[in-house]
Amino acid sequence: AELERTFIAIKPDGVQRGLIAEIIARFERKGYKLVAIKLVHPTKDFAEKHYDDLKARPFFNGLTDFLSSGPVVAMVWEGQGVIKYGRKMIGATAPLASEPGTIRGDFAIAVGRNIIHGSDGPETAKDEIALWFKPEELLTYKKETDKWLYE
Ligand code: DAT
Ligand code: MG
Repeated sequence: AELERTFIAIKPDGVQRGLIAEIIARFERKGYKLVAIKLVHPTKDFAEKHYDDLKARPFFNGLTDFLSSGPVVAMVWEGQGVIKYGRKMIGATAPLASEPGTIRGDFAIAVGRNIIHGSDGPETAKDEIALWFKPEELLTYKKETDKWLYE
């Protein structure tokens, strides 16, 4: 369970608003381990692949235009419960429905400008990590703090 991994992306609005360090800090301070990171400007075609399961939705075109509108920070975070708890840290899809203390609750207002993406389950995590990263971009390493985070 400790090797669980999730795909997290800071969307173009989060990058433009200077929230990269703030968002990374929250995952880091929780105790999760960063195992991959890169800055990437996705193409429209790539954005459509990422949001493939939403292609029938009316907001799909605007959503994929938005995701491909500028640099995105693509990351993989590792740790026990990181998929589900990462979603909890992110907050509800609509920022106005997100609790204060969550990333979207603290930093966003509009559903179409909700600054961060996180995989919603083990299958999507696997697929999204494979879409955004080559296997050799994922690092496996020990941290001295591992023994202070896990029993
Ligand atoms: P989440 O990002 O919380 O996993 P999702 O997978 O349902 O949410 O949708 C992906 C993104 O699409 C979401 O972050 C913002 C956008 N979106 C979702 N529902 C929307 C809606 N009703 N109107 C406009 N954009 C929406
Ligand atoms: Mg989703």
